[in-house]
Amino acid sequence: MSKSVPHESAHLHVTGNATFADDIPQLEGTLFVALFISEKAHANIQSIDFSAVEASTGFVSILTAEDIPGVNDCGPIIHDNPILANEKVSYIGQPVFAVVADSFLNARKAVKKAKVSYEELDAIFDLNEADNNNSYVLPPMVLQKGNAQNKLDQADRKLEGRFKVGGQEHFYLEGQVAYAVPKEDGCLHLWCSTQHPTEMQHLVAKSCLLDANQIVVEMRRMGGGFGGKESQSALFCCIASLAAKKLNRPVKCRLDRDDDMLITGKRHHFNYDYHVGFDKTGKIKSLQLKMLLGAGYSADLSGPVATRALCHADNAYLLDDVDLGAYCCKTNTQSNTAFRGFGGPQGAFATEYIIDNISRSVGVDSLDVRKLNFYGKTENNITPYGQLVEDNVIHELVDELEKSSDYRSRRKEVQAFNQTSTIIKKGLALTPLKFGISFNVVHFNQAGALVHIYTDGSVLVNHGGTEMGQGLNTKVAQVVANELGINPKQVRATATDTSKVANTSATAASTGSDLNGKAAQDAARQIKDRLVTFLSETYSVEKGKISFIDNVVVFGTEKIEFNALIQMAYEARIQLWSDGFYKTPGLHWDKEKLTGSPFYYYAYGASVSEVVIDTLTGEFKILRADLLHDAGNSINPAIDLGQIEGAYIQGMGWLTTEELVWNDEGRLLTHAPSTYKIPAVSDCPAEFNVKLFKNQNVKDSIMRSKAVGEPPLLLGFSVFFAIRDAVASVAEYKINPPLNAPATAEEILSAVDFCRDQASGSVK
Ligand code: MTE
Ligand code: LUZ
Ligand code: MOS
Repeated sequence: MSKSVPHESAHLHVTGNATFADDIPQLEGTLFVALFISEKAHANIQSIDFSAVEASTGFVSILTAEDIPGVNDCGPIIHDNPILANEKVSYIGQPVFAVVADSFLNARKAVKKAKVSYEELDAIFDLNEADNNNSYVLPPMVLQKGNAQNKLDQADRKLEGRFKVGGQEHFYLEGQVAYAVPKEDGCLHLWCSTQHPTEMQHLVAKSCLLDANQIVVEMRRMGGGFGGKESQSALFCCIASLAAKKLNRPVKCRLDRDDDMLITGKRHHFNYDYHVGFDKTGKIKSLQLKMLLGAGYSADLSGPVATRALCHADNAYLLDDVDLGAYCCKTNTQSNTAFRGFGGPQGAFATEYIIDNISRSVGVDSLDVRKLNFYGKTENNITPYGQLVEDNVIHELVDELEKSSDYRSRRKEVQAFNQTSTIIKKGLALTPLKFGISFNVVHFNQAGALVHIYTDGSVLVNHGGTEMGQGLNTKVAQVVANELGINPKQVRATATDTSKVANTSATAASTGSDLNGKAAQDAARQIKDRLVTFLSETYSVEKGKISFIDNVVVFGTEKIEFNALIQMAYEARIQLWSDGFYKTPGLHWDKEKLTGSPFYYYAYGASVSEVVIDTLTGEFKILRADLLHDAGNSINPAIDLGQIEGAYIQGMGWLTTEELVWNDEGRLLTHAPSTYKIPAVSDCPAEFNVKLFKNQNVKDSIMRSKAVGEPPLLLGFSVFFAIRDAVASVAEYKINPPLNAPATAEEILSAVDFCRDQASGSVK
C-alpha cells in the first residue's frame, strides 16, 4: 500500500495541461470584474462619483452593496464580513463596489476612474493599542490548568518578557478566482478556486437569495490554498455570482496579485507577553502566556485559530500549571485567516522561544532543556486542555535525529568556529513538534465519497475533499485501488462537486486524506462486499477464500481478471457503485471551558538546522538541515516527503524573510513579490536530509497513516532558533537576543548590535 506513485496530475502540471479555474473555456458573452478597494483604513463613505466609470470603454455595469438581493455577508462563522462595503470601510483594501466590463483590462481601467469621498474615522493598527482599548472581534479566551500564579511565586528562577511573530501572506501561485454561469430556472454553476466548495455554495445562496440546490460549485484543483482559500474565496465567489445573477451573463472575477494581497487576510501575527517559572535545570514549573492575535477588521476564522494556538502552546512539553490567554484584536487591516497550522505554529512558537530563553538563562544546551520538559510516554502526559497524549514518540524521534544529524559534535564545531570567526557566526538548533489532528470543531470531522466502477473495470472516485497540490486525490485513488486490489492508474479522481457529495467540510486541518480516504474506502468496500457475495453464491466458495490482488480476483482454486469479473457482475445486475461515509470517532470538546479530547491523534517531528549569519549585513544562509517527521505508515512516501520539505521551507520563510509592512495610514506596502520575499530555490539548504520516522498510527486511521499537510510547517522553527543561536554567540551565549520573527536582515542586525552593546557594557 505504502507506495510512491506519482501525483495524479504531475504529468499535467509539468506540461501546462492541468486545468485551473481560469483555464476553463469561457462562454460567449462572459463579462469580467474589477473591484474598487478602499483607500482609507477607517472611514464613512460620503459619496461616490461613478460618471467617469460609466463612460469608460467596455463598461457594462456596477455592483454595489445595494444590488445584493440577500445578505451582504461572507463571514464563515460570525456575520461581520460584508461582501461589499456598505457606507463604512474598515481597512485599506476592502472591496467597495465592483465594475463589470467586457474585458478585465476595461474593467480595471474603468474602476480607477471612480471618485470616492470619505469622512475619516480613528483607526487602530497596533495590537497592544487594540488590547488596551478592548478592541476585539471575539471575547477573550482563557485556558488554565493547575495554579500558575502560585507555582510562579514558588519557582527558583523566573523570566518574563515580550516578543512578536509576524503574519504571512499565502502566496498561492494561482490567485483567487471565481467564474459564475447562470443556468436555467435561476440556477448557477460556479467554478472557483476554493478549499471549501460547500461553504461557497451556502454563502452564494444567502447573498443571491437562492436555495443551496440551485447552486453547483465545481473545483478540480487549486494552484495552492494553504488556508487562504478556506474562507476567503467566498468574497470573490459571491461577487461573480451576484453579478452573474444581476446581468444574467457569465461573470468571472479574477484578482491580480496586488489586489489579492491587499484584499485578503493572512496568517495572524501575534504579540506575546509571558512569565515563566523554572528550576536550575530548566524544568518549567509555571507558564503565564498572553497572546494577542492580529485578527484584522472581522472575525473570519480567528476563533478556531485562537483555540488552536491555545491547544498548541504546550507543543511537546508537559505544562502542569498554566494560564494561557488568547485575545483576537480588532484592527483596521485585512481580516486574517487560516494559514497552514491554523494558529498552532504561533502557539508552539511562543513556548519554543521561552524554552530558548530558559536554556541560555540556566546555561544548558537547549536540546537538553527541551528533552527535560517533554511529555512522558505513560505518565506526565495530560495536556493543559485535558487530553491524554497516548501516542508520544517524541523521545525516540528526537534521539534518532540527534544521532543522524550528529548534533552534539556539530554543536562543538559551531562553538569552535565562532571562537575564531568574528564577523561570520554559525548557529545550530534542534526543535521538536507535536501537532493535534482533527478539526477543533467536532462536527466538521466527517466526509463522504462516491465510487463508480464502470463495466470496463475502470474506476471513478469522487469525494468531498479538494486538491490543492498536496496529493489528496492521489492518496484517495491509492486507497480505492488498494481496497479493490487494482492498479492506482485504473482509478481516476474527479473534480469536487457539491452536486455529487453534499455537506462537505473544508479541506483543512490536515484531515483531507484521513477523512476522505476513509469515506472512499467505505464506498469501495461496499462494492467489493457485493462482488464477494456474488462470487461466493455463484461458485459456492467461502467468502474468506476470495481475495483481490494485482488486478486478479482469486476465489477458492480459481481466478478471474478484475475487469472480467466486473463485466460478469454487471450482467448479473450487481450494483457497481456506492457512496461512503466517515466520521472520526471519540472526539469531544467543551468550547466554553476549552477542555476535552479534540484530537484523534498527534503527529510528531523534529528538525535540526545549521545556519551562518553575517553580523555586518544581517544576511543568513542555511548550511544544512536534517528533518525527521512522523507521517505514520505513509500512504505515499514521495508525496509526504514533498509536503515535509515544502512545509519546512514555508515555515522558514514565515520566520525569516517574509515581512508584512503597513505604513502609518494602514496601507500594506508589501503587496507584490518585489517587496514581499518568499523563499526561492537558492534559499534551500545546501545539504537537506529529509526522512520519514518509522511509525504506525496507534489509532485506526486510514492505512494507519498520519496527516502530514500542516504539522511539518513547525519544522521551520529550527531555522529561526539557529539564527538566534548565532546571534547569541556575539555575547558568549549569555544574553537572550531580542530577536523577533521574522528574522529579517534588519532584525538580525539590530539583535546583534544589542547583544554586542550589552556584552561590552558588562565588561566595562
Ligand atoms: N500543499 C500544497 N502543495 N498546497 C497547499 O495549498 N495546503 C496545506 C497542506 N499542504 C497546501 C499543501 C494546508 S493549509 C492543509 S490544511 C493541507 O495541505 C490540506 O490538505 P490535506 O488535509 O489533504 O493534507
Ligand atoms: N478548526 C481547525 C477549524 O482546527 N482547523 C481548521 O482549519 C478549521 N476551520 C474552520 C473552523 N475550525
Ligand atoms: Mo489548512 S490552514 O487547515 O487550510
